[in-house]
Amino acid sequence: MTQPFFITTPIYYINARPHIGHAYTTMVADAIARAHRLLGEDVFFLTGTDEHGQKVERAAQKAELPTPVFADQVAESFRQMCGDLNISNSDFIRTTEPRHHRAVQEIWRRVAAAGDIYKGDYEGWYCTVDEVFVPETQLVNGSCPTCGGKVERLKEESYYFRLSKYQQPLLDFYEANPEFLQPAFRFNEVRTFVAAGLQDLSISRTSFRWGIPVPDDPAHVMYVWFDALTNYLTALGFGSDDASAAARVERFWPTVTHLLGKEIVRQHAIYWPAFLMSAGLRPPQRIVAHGWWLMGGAKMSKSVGNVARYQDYVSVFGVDALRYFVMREMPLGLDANFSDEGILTRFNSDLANDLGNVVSRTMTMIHRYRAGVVPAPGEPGSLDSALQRQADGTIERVKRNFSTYQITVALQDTWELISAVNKYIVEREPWKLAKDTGQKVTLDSTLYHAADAVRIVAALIDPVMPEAADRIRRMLGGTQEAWSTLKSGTLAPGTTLGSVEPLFPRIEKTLEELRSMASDNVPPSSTPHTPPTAATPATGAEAPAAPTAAAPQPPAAPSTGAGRISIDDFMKVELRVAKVLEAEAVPKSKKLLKLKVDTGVDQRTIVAGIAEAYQPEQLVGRTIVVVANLQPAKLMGIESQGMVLAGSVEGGLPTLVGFDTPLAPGARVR
Ligand code: ME8
Repeated sequence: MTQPFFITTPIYYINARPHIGHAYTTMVADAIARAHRLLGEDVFFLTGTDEHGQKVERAAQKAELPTPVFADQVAESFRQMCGDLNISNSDFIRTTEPRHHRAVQEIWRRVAAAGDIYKGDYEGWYCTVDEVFVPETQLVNGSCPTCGGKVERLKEESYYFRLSKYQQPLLDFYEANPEFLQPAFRFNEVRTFVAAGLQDLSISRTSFRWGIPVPDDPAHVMYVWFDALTNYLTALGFGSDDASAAARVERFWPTVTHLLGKEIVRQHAIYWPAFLMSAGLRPPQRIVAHGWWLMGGAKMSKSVGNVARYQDYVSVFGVDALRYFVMREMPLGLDANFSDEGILTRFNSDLANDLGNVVSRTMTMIHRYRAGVVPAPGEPGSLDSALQRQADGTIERVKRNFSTYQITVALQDTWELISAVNKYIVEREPWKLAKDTGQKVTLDSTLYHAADAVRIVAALIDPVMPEAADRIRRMLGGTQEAWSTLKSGTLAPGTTLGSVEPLFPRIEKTLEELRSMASDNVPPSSTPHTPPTAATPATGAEAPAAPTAAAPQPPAAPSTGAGRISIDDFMKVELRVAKVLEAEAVPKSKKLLKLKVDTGVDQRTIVAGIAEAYQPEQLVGRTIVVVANLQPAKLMGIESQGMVLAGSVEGGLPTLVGFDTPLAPGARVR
């Protein structure tokens, strides 16, 4: 019977839309899931959204939307991320679904029946960004030790979970399962923390409503982590009466790998196993904690707003290149800097130069010298055998490294094989062999072994770059190959190749050229190699500030294909530098300011939704950017003759667009 393999990502908070950090975990989990499928296992791959709690409720209030409407909109952007990034998830769970309410209430009842829940009063600190209670002793300069954000004082009735009772059972469990948490240094941190003693955990709140009601006491909603962690069981069918659901729980639990960021290790490695033990269920088999993508030296974070949009990189480099970059660049467990330079360099050197080159030169030579048909190899010479040995060794190591979540190492190894194939071709000099009819057999052998190794490379990059793997296979005239049977020398002679297409055409421009082209408004070309718009990550992250509220927009349209506009379309928007002459509040409006501006062409009134971020007096004399040819519109009875440009992160305050060097009113912005 095939072996079950269950892999999860965290379920993401929906206080804002996804960024590279969420994309990262989801892409890594996808690569692991794909690798296990190639190994012939029965894979269940789960991702989804964590929708309850105070943070989400507040984000909805800020957006002035009913919380369920807000939840639907933002959850959809996470679901869309899965489509955009070629994610092969088996299920997408939302904690607002009835199946999840049922499962969580069932866990609560079981934990209560075990005598592990009691009522008390909570008085202490709470960090809404991380949704955690913070003991006074752990505050750092009065702020949250994890995110550095503000904490709030809470005083309310609360149910408690007897976490202290599970100190020894947890330590015993860790002892018996030395592979429970990767990397090992994180496991040590957890052990030390638990050994120092555990306090009971507050698991309900009464001061807000957006959560799952506690059974038989609806004045309380469950603490969002009690609710969220259970998603991993809900998706298998826990809490359902259906017999097939019970069978699925039986099959996949607890052979699960929870992949997550290092900041939520405590919840997964301490709370979650304790809840499960209390409910009479087995703790998860494995937790794999990765590091953080940093931006400007700090953790990329929705709450801070220093985020890069995955869409910008997909539109410039393509999905596979983004997947490759993040998995090659960040060794498991460590932090890494996300930079435009980094991805451009990897694109040109690893993908265009190394991989692209070996594929195209191998295919082109078979087309040129053997009319596109793979020749039969002769007796292998020492060079051929060495290449085969390296290929077979790489296959075994890549399988092992995927099983231990060392994807970076697996990719490094695969790239060594790619270099070896390139070197093999250079040493054999097929272009010279082709001129000598006496060398026909050697040329056949060379072409065969190069193509055979390229086939293996395609199979090995498949989990990380499924599209590229597919394209190579199409060129090679083959189909997807299972890792269980993958070995060198099995390419069938006589296979007819497909046509050769460029895999990753080199981007010849430097980053600076790409960026300056971006500011000169060079149109996005039809190839994926357009300038990285992510050069302006924070402001580009969300919808531009409209004259009214900074409410969440519908999910961002994919930046490829039909969603693109031509340069002519863009140039229809007349963006001009303007100077603010007068500014005043709009009576009875919290958000609007009435501005009188000089556009260099005329003086006009514009109503702008920036009152929460700027005092009128701060604006007078300031240089701004306006849309000068917008249809006039009436806002609060005032005719607005244009729009002011500002950026904002989801739910954040708008920041006006400005310039490094002052420009005179009237200058075009493009
Ligand atoms: O914590 N670098 O949700 P969340 C790398 N809902 N990964 C990052 C990242 C970064 N800068 N930023 C986010 C929650 N991530 C809870 C989880 S699970 C039962 C509940 C990824 O929206 C990483 O996987 O804050 C991290 O753990 C997760 O997003 C946090 O997402």
